[in-house]
Amino acid sequence: MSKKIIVIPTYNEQENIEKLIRKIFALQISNLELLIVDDNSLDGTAQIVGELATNFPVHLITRAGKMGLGSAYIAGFHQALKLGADYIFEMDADFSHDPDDISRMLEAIEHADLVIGSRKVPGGKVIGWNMRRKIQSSGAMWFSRTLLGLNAKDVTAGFRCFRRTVLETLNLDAITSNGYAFQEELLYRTQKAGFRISEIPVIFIDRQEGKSKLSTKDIIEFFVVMIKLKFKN
Ligand SMILES: Nc1nc2c(ncn2[C@@H]2O[C@H](COP(=O)(O)OP(=O)(O)OP(=O)(O)O)[C@@H](O)[C@H]2O)c(=O)[nH]1
Ligand SMILES: [Mg+2]
Repeated sequence: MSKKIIVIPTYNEQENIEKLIRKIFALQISNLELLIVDDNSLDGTAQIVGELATNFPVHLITRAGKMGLGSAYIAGFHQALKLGADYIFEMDADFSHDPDDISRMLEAIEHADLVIGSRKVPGGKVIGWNMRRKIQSSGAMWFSRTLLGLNAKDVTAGFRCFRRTVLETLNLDAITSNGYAFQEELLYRTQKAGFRISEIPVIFIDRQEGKSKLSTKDIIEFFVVMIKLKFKN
């Protein structure tokens, strides 16, 4: 029976994390474990996870401070591989990604190496973004798809399922982007290595609880990293 591990980075997700963990395990998916990577959240997120870990198959990595989404995922991927995962998910803690989509992603990964929970294929969409956020996101996607020749439609999606071999093959520690650009860089390296990438439609709902961690620094990093990838690799 294949082992599935969902890696969830958290920073101040006290309003969401318990509900999310309970909802995921209520799905009763066999051989599924969670790996939470918390960056010393000030709001007690790690303590909540620690308590739930006594009842559910939940692993917790705690890091000393806020070190960014990308490095949190890389730490999580290394640990998930060590724990013997066959399939490794990326997922946000803020309920933008619907746990009900996990099963469909597991079906799709049978015929792919990376499955993207996509807002940009028929049936997929975003709920709750204002016009500004929509334009920002489309602009970033257009820019990186054009510059890097990415084939997937939703290139910034943070809801993904990787086959183990992908993360074993890529040199994870060579990934330098940490914020917003991380998802594009990981996708770019996956495509370049020749893996099969497929997209299934998901409905993405903007966070209802807690605060966004997206910063201006991340937006600047995004453009710098895209250009670096284009000309250095
Ligand atoms: N460990 C860790 N997790 C982070 C960090 N930054 C963000 N996260 C988590 O990564 C996930 C995505 O972050 P979000 O703040 O939702 O970013 P976003 O989805 O681009 O923006 P919004 O949905 O608008 O808030 C959430 O689960 C966050 O708690 C970080 O520096 N370290
Ligand atoms: Mg979010």
